[in-house]
Amino acid sequence: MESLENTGENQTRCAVVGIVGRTNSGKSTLLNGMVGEKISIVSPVVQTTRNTVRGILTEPRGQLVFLDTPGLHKSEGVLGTLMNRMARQASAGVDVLAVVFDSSRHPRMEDDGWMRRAVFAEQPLVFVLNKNDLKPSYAERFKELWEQIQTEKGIRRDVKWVSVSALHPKTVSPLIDELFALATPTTGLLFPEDVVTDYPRKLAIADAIREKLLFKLRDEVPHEIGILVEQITETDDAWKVVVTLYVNRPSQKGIVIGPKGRMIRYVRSQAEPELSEIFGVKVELDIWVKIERDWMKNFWLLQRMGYAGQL
Ligand SMILES: Nc1nc2c(ncn2[C@@H]2O[C@H](COP(=O)(O)OP(=O)(O)OP(=O)(O)O)[C@@H](O)[C@H]2O)c(=O)[nH]1
Ligand SMILES: [Mg+2]
Repeated sequence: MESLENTGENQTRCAVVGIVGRTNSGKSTLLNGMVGEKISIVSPVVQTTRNTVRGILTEPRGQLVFLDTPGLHKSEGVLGTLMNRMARQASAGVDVLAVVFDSSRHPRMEDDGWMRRAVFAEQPLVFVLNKNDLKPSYAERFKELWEQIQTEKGIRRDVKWVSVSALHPKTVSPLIDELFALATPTTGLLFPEDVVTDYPRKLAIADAIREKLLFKLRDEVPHEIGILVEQITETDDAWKVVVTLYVNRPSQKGIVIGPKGRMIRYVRSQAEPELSEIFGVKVELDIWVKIERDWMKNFWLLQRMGYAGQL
């Protein structure tokens, strides 16, 4: 990276950017694409992201701090309510709002909902038409919907539309340019220049495990698994991490453990090297599975999993 001191002037531009939009529109993929590193987990299953994840992009021209939020959805139970609250709170406190749409699909109710919210947002708006590598494209339908909502509300707002494919980092650079253009000139940076995330390590570990479970199970079971990183013990050459997976029913416990413990072994074999790479130290996972009926309604547990009291 070029040194920040070589810009010839002290003024850099900084912004906190809220990445919002419906579930599965590609918000986390986009965050990873913009930061250039895997910060946030991604999966084809809806409701992948459960917490607000921060990713930081530092360039000679300044710094963008991204908040990747859970996609808003029909709230189910305490967990759903907390996730929706996190998405709304994150979108309220930011400098720029980037609303991500899946342009390969017809606009849905949640897209309509984000546009209605955006009309009244205080921040500058960027509408990202993602997945432009896929056909057909409903880009025009999104634009028509936005016109219609503005007419209905009697308000006209300036919006930058950017078409990208989060899977292809090159297509993302015009979006980064737009975001820097909307950022405020500042004299310092918000975070040190070598930091790419300030996401707490316990949550990062839980996320890596969740991603592997989502990949293997791909149905309703992963959404019923709560992951609690109980303890991280740092020894001279490794981190020993004790993790409990909470499930609702005995049948789910069997699925999560797998025949002869195969599923847990798979998760460990995939997550351990990835986490070792991220943290630069050997990571050993000790995973336990526990049945706790309605863990999703247990506020105390949810808080320990990091869902409450954030931001
Ligand atoms: N073809 C294509 N697929 C994409 C693109 N961006 C994301 N995806 C895929 O879309 C799926 C959902 O991506 P995520 O990044 O997890 O979506 P999200 O908006 O963060 O979802 P939640 O966390 O559930 O709100 C994954 O399978 C991605 O690989 C894209 O530009 N093109
Ligand atoms: Mg996500």
